[in-house]
Amino acid sequence: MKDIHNIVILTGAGVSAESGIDTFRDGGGLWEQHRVEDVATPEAFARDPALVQRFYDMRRAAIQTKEPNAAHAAIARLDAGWRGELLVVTQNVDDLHERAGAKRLLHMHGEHLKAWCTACDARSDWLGPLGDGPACPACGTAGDLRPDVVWFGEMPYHMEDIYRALNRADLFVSIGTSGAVYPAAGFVREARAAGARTLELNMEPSQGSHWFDEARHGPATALVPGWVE
Ligand code: BV8
Repeated sequence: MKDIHNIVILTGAGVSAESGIDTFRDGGGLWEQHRVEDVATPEAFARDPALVQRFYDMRRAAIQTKEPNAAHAAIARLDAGWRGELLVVTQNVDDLHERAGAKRLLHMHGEHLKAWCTACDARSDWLGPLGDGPACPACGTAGDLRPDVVWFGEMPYHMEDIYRALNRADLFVSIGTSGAVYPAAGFVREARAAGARTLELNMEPSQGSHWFDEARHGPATALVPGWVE
């Protein structure tokens, strides 16, 4: 990629779809089985913590049975071999990018395999269920652990680092996201304002497709290796 030094890659649920992880909005999307406001908001957690914990316990268990796919592997290869700046910003809360070997990675919506103690604020790695009110490994308090996932109405993580990278980007690539959720859906405009070239790789045009210089449509496991190579 000539005169490209700094790359920002944004990924969404579409990059994990071929690993068998439900997306949120297309086909039998995840949210169709659960109304968004029923499970992914602080208000829902306050109203019915058992339902919300069950929803995340199910997904936390499910992702541990899945494997990274060729798109995750291609992104990890690019990360390992790219001598310029590179940042993968994922909206996904699965750990498939890590398991494929990606290093320069930020989870802006948190991670399924982490628990957040609302008593002492500590984050702990967590593989099992939270619904049965386990004790926090840091402070010992029981029943105050929630998924370390950013719900609607909550501030995404790493925003300062993300905007710094967007403002330095020569190339912004959006992979497998519908462009439905902000502030992630606005990153393409930040990158354009910084003079970056913009590319969308997605099964179909996203809600923000018109902001991209170029768009390629098809499955991520075909598009991403083709683009990386
Ligand atoms: C916030 C974690 C402010 C939970 C998630 C305007 C500006 C700012 C905010 C807002 C705004 N308007 C509205 C808001 C509020 C809200 C929002 O954006 N609402 C939407 C619904 C309109 N945003 C927020 O609340 C955010 N917080 O703004 O805070 C603030 C400021 C100060 C102080 C406090 C707060 C927080 C949003 C984060 C919510 N959490 N996830 C969980 O996972 O359970 S969002 C959730 O949606 C996932 O993270 C998911 O990744 C994300 C986006 O969805 P996608 O990844 O794009 O998935 P989707 O199914 O939609 O699309 C998949 C795409 O892949 C499709 O296009 C499909 O065609 C494609 N595809 C499918 N298969 C394949 C494929 N592509 C390639 N290959 C395939 N095989």
